[in-house]
Amino acid sequence: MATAEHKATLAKSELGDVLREMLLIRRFEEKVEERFRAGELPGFLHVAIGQEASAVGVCRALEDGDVIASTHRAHGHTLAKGTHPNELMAELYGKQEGCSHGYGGSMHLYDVERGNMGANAVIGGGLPHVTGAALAFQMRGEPRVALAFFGDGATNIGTFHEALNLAQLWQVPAVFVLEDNKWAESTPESQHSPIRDLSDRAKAFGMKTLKADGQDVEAVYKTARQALDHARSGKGPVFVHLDCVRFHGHYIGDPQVYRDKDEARKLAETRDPIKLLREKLKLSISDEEFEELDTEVTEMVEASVEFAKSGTDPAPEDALKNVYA
Ligand SMILES: Cc1ncc(C[n+]2csc(CCOP(=O)(O)OP(=O)(O)O)c2C)c(N)n1
Ligand SMILES: [Mg+2]
Repeated sequence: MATAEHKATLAKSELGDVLREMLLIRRFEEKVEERFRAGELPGFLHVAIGQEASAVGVCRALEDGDVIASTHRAHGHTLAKGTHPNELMAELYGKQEGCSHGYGGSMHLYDVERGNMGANAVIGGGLPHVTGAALAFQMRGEPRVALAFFGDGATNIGTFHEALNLAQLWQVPAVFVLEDNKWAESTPESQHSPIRDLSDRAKAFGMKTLKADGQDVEAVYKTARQALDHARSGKGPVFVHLDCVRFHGHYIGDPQVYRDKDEARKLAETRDPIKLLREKLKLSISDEEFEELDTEVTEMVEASVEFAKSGTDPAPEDALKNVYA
């Protein structure tokens, strides 16, 4: 969520909160995997375990009134933008108490009141929404920014190019955040993109680009702040390229036969954003304090499952209520 005071970098005093937020997302998604495998969650689910620094670092840099559009890998973005774990878990259980009232599920998480224009099962689907929202902010003279999260695979989709082209042409206050985890389902980046540096795709439209280590939450925040300040001040859109790591499969249950078994394990050892921040905070957060933090967020996640399970099923006669096309 947006913080009251906006600084160029995260304050040392904020880092404990940042660690807690990333840990909450991690424990939430681990629980989602567990409950999905137990057969309790309908649909098709994707976790972003390993990519928590992107969600938390970017969303912390937003200001009140800014909006985001997310992807099919949306749990972390949704929690970081302020949706309560209860409302998110209830949505995954298909309950009316969920943030999309049980009609959406994992790939259609909405929370408009909190500035979340939604997850999207259509790859690249959120980018035109963001250009449109940013155009609205520009026309109304509002100091707001619209921000899209998307993956490397999405940069091959027509909507990506259309959205960036118009955003740059109209100089709207938009930020495009590429979570570059080097995989599109089972296809490695080397086999889905003819160019090695995906920032070149934004440069082709003349757009300002910034890069950061997506596993380093402080670097993500700092870069997102820079991008948001630029866009908010009327200087045009910015493309933020985050170097990220997907620790788990594309979807829950993905056997990952296409991936070197040791790769994810090695990356989890060296590039885990939670471990990296914890290491930095070794002197200020003791092992006991970390355990307490972990217990606190784990209990919150457990409570969200209880909340969700006791929720209300949507009425079958309402199945087409929100269907417009
Ligand atoms: C328009 C469209 N084409 C194809 C798909 C099938 N699909 C689902 S996820 C995915 C890969 C997305 O890769 P990326 O954008 O890198 O996101 P990541 O899964 O790595 O987070 C594809 C091709 C889809 N959902 N929508
Ligand atoms: Mg990807």
